[in-house]
Amino acid sequence: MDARLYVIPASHPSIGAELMLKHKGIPCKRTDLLPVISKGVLRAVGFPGVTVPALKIDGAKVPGSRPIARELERLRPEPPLFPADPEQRAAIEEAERFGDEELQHPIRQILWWGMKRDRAPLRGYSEGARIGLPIGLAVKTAAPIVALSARFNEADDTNVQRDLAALPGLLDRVDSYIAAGTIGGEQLNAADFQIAPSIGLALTLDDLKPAIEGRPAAALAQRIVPNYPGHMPPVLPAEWLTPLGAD
Ligand SMILES: N[C@@H](CCC(=O)N[C@@H](CS)C(=O)NCC(=O)O)C(=O)O
Repeated sequence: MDARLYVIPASHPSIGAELMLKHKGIPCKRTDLLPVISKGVLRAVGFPGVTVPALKIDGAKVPGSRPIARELERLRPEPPLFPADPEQRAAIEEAERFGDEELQHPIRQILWWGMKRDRAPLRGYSEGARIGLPIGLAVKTAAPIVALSARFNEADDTNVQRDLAALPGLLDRVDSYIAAGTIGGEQLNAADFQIAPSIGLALTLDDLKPAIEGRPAAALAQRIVPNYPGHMPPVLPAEWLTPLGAD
């Protein structure tokens, strides 16, 4: 199989897609893209969308983490990403949808808000990436990319405060999927690969870590993405963290 995955380094759904390819045992080349610039590259390659992950596999162009899960399942059914039992499959698909539509974006917004305040952590999040220029130079010249990414992702004060208020509920939901056995089972599934990277990314933010540590969600991330790249020191205003139970 000829596979190439287009990613942005440390992007949570990109890490999920990479793990699903690994789960299927499909060798894959990786193209690392800078945010914003990624949109033009994906268009030039002929993808219908402008976000990562995007997978080119045997000539087909598959944009998005959930379509990628389904295409991988179609091309190589074993080991499965979805169970055969319809009821179990429906539960996993709902958890996967939650991970994609409800969990991914708040964490992305909080991260970009933090980057607006302090670009230095970009270096850690880009570790090991091959973006066509030295990481130090990329970080030094990243101000416009960070500003545009924050704008595209609507990472403004109002949204980030709303995200922080919603985060405990989102984490409870992840814990409840684990308690129900929908995710975190012996055999990992598409919802595990969708949800765990979002928790892994959230755990790289010192501001969010205390609200996650000790939860089943943290153990899941530790199991599936133990070495998530990047680290963001505290950057959010202390009063915004009240909903997380911070002092
Ligand atoms: N929810 C979708 C979309 C993912 C998404 O928005 N990806 C971000 C990176 S995490 C992206 O491509 N952003 C474009 C940019 O930053 O320029 C998925 O899971 O595939």
